[in-house]
Formats: sequence, C-alpha cells, structure tokens
Amino acid sequence: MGRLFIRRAYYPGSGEWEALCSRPETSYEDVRMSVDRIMDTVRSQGDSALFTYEKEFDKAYLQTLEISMEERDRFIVETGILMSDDLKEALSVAARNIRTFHEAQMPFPQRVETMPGVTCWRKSVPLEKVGIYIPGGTAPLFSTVLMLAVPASIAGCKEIILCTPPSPNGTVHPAILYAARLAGVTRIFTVGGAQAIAAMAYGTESVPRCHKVLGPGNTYVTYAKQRASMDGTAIDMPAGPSEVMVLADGTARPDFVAVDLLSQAEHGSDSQAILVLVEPDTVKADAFLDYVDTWLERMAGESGRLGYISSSLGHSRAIVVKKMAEAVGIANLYAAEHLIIQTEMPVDYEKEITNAGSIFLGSWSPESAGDYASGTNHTLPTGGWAHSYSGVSLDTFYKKITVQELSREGLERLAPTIVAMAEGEGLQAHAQAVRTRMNLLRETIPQG
Ligand code: HSO
Ligand code: ZN
Repeated sequence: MGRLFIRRAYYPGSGEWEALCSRPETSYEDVRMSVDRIMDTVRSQGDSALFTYEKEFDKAYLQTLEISMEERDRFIVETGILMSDDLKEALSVAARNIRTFHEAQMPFPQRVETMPGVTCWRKSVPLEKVGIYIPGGTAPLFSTVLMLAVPASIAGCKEIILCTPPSPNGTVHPAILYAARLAGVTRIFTVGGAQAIAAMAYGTESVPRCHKVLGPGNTYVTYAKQRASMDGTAIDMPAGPSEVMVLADGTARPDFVAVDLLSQAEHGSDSQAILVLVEPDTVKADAFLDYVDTWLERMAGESGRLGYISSSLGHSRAIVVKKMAEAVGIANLYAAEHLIIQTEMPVDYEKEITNAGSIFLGSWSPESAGDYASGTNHTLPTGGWAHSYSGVSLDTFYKKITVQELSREGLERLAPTIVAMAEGEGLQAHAQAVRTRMNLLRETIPQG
C-alpha cells in the first residue's frame, strides 16, 4: 500500500471548482437487473422468496423470519455479554439526546384566520407503518436504529418495522436488538438486501407493507429503494456514499482535521473527504497539509479499515484558497452531507452556508458527535442532494393534512373571489358550488 496523502490543488479559479469537487460515479447498471428480479419475485411469492434469498445471500437457513419481542429480550440477555455496560450506557445517552433534539421539533397546530370566517390549519398525522433497513456487512450500524426509530416513535408511528440481514445462524448483532428496544421498534425481521426493501414495500405474509422505507445500504439496497418509490412507497431520500468537507484555516489543528477526514474515509472505499484550506501563504499551506498527511498516515493504521481508507483518500482532495468567500463558494457548490468548519469565528462562515446536510462548528465538534450522540440526525442528503433535500427529522414521519372551516359569513365574503376565478378558468361547476349556497342563503335565511 502506497503512502496516504491527499492530492492538493492550489488557488483554483472558480471555473475549476466543480471538477475539483466531483464525486465518484455510482452506477446502478450492474445491479439493476438482479434487483428487479429479486423485487418481482418477493412481490409475487412473498415469504417463500425471502427464505430462498436468505439462504442464497446470507447463507441463513431460517425457520421464521421474525424475531419476536420475547426472543429479542432473550437474545439480549444471552448475547449481552458481547456488549459491555459502557456500550449499553452509551446507547442510552445517545438515545436520550436524539429524543430531546427531535422532541423539540414537535409540530404545533396553528389555526389561521385568513379572512374573517375563513379558518385554515394543518394537522400532522404520523405515518402508520414505517420500515427501517439496517445493513449488515462491515459495521453493525446500531446508531442508525436510534436515528430512525427514535423520531418515528416520537411522531407516534404505530408500527416501526426493522429489517436487517441475519448471520448464518439466524441471529442479529445484540447492539442492534438493544438499540431497537431502546428506540421503540415494534417488529424485527431477519431479512437483508433488496429482498428486505421489497418485503417492506410490497408486504409479504410475515412482513407488513410499510408506507415509508428508510435507511442506508449498498447499491442493491439503494436501487431497490428507488424502485420501491416508483412503485408507490415513500423513501427517506436518495442515498449515496457518505462524505465530509472540512473547511479550515491556519488556526485549525492539522491533527483534528486529519482524524475528521479519516472518520469519513473509513466508512467505505467510495466515501469522500474534501479539505478546503483558507491560507494565502503557499509555504504555510504546504506546512499545514504536510502535517495533515503525517497525521493521516499515523492514525489510519488504528482504524482497522485501511483498505477503505486508502481507496477513499484516492479520490479526496485538499483545495487551498486565499479568501473565506472562495471557501464558502466551494462549500455551497459541493453541498456536503457533513460540513465541518474549523476556522477562527466559525459562525461567520456558518451564516454564509446555504447548502449542507449538517454543519459542525469549531474544533470541538467532530462529525462523530453528530454521527452518534449529540442529538442531531445522521441520516443526511449525500451526493449533492443537500442542494434540495434535508436530512431525516421528526417531519419525515408525518403527513401534513390541511383542514379548513368557513362560516356562513366567511363563504359570503369569499364568494365573489371564488366565483370570479372559477368563471375565469371556465369551470362553471366550481362557481356553482358557491352560487348554490349563496342563492339558498338569499332565499331562506334572513340577513343580519
Ligand atoms: N457518517 C454516517 C453515519 C454513521 N457514522 C453511522 C457512524 N455510524 C452517515 O452520516
Ligand atoms: Zn460516520
């Protein structure tokens, strides 16, 4: 393995920014056909297809697809030795902070009288059944269980269904079960991959059909979610490889910058970490970046995921600029999933940021804080979607229904407006729906 370093670009003109911030391409071409086949089969054959795919993909010969709540509790006790008390305590602290932050997002109904006698409001109704996908693979993402199930239970979703691939003996990582219990997951299924997304989107004999499917995954899962959304199931957002942009100036500590870049790079070989350094002096910039490289090299070995780190750093960049305005321009163009600002007066930068999934201010706010435990949600828009999407929040788990109530006087007051507009659009029945009422009033109900 070669030396770890980040390629540098010095003082690029704004015309070069886009190319410097380009993301690794994700293609679904290779997976499309097999995902379509898997989803069609689950749709037509239900549970029996799930058993077959679990044999094929996870080498799991399952008797049932569901882990009952009693089994969950028994597994937690039996396998709980694999989980330290420190980890249990950590999950409780994280869950509490996530709950506190999301409870504060509770919508409150506001009745608005747009005109005397014309009252409108909006009610928030929780989605009845939501499905959460938690990948298996290289890291058991129990933190994601908290990030999705805690707000779903605050919102009041009746069923919170979790699918995750089993190990060959049919079990699930105890921390996933523990987090599921803490967060209020109501049913757990040992199904993974595209077949899990299909099960939650279409429903099978065992797995309830969900109204929304959320959660991270590989390209199979991501394409399966896109297909589910075309077939009428809502999804959280288009998900792609995780990414971070660190915006730093000469006051930042290069070791902090390096570990923040690494914490992103260890997610996977297609993760992206970009550093934007505001430093008009080339010699100082070079010295800073040399430090960063030294720290990358020193710390990477500790990750245990060196393979991912070295390929992900392969498409990472350090972009050196002279002025804060350029750094802000690059950050807004890139629209990072995570934007860490380690500069003097980070709040001044933050005010200028209009595109990002989540922002981390100052030297003491690493991305890991938001990934796990500060309270904000870590399910965020990647791939530039932060230009138009927000991360998961309490709102993700509600539908908003508008309601209106007009009094007799209210409709009388609004009648000329509605009638004029309906006639203008040539929609006579619309006008008539108002006129009929007005005529009745004139004939039968005395005025005043
Ligand atoms: N950085 C990931 C979330 C995560 N990190 C989970 C660790 N575990 C995407 O925001
Ligand atoms: Zn992370």
